[in-house]
Amino acid sequence: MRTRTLLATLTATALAAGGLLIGSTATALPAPLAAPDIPLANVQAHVNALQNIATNNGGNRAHGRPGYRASVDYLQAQLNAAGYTTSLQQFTSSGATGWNLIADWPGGNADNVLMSGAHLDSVSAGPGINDNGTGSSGLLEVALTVARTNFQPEKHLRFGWWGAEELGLVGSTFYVNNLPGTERAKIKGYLNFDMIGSPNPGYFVYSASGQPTGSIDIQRALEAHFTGIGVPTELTSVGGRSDHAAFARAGIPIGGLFTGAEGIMTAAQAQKWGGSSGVAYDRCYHRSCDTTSNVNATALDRNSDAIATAIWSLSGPVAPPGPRFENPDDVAIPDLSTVESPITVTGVPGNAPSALSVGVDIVHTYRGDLIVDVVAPDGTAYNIHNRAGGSADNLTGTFTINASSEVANGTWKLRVRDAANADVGRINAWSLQF
Ligand code: DPN
Ligand code: ZN
Ligand code: CA
Repeated sequence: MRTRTLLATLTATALAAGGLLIGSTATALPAPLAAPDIPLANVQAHVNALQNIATNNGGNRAHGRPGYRASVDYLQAQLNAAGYTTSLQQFTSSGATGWNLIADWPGGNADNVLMSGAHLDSVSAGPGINDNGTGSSGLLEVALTVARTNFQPEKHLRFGWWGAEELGLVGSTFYVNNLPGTERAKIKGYLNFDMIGSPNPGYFVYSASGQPTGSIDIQRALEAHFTGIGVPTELTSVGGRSDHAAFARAGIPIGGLFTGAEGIMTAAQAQKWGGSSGVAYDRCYHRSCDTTSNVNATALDRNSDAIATAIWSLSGPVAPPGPRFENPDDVAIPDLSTVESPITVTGVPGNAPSALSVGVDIVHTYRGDLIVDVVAPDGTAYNIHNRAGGSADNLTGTFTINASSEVANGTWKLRVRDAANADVGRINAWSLQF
């Protein structure tokens, strides 16, 4: 073994066990992580995709029309690819089939759920881009950012995109009414996003005191980003006009964001927000002109960031990391061979996490030769590298695998196959962070 870091000073007996516990569970609870910026361009790409769906499906995305189902499919494909567990909940309204799209982010405390939602249907008169392509898209990009950053909060995160809101909150009401009481009780808060890019935008936060089950914690969490960027907000009571209403009826704390519909911007509001006084927040509300031209990009950007800020802060402290194991022994990788390096995990109860972090340090002169798997104690292989990178050399970095179906304790292996001749190398070290 080469001499490297503090590991070299640790005992040979521990190494002989094939793995080495070098860290343990943190004691202090870490503060919530600051939310990442939500890229406006990504949100806009979703908005544009929904516009294209409407354009290709008779000009709308309404309940019972093909544009609605195509909208569901667009979101579901991206959520699935990002690692969400998604499901479609089917219902019938006005003689037509509708769907709610539900996406669960694996992990967190299943008894402590933070849910966020947006309606995905349009009216039949138009493509429904501000109402509610904006809320749907902002929330989608926040969900994808959760996945991209592998956010692992204490609460379980769930997202819902509702059908048939425009027919009377049909999808969200169906969802809540069909939740068993035990499941309802697990939802500790619901955040609603219906119209967040109005062309003459107000910056409205659902009032905690102005409506049933309004939550001051949610209200403050949704205000926080605006406070941070120095943009004043106003409280509004949306009453029963959007999908939070079903959650409120079930006694679940609610909140939300809104940039305004048919209401008229006052002079005072125009002054503080830089808008047009005497003009509706959204002149195209429920009309055929609710297209991509009917979106204020600044409002969409600010509200998308505000959603992320709220979800990050409300979902509780980030779970403290579990123990870390490392095998620092060098293992030669001869040409055209398969080699393994073991780590024996002990003392970790239950299954491995859904985001098991695998640290890899492989020295090699041509990583395009290499196929690298993490092999669980029961023999299941998780591929983390398959000959990518061409003539680049070493393979180093942290890979995340969903190992939640694996028992944690036992002998894990890093299996490296060199599949092309000439270049060789070695496993320098690897680690598992539970
Ligand atoms: N529920 C909205 C619609 O889809 O027509 C409009 C709305 C949203 C009105 C939020 C008030 C508050
Ligand atoms: Zn709406
Ligand atoms: Ca080779």
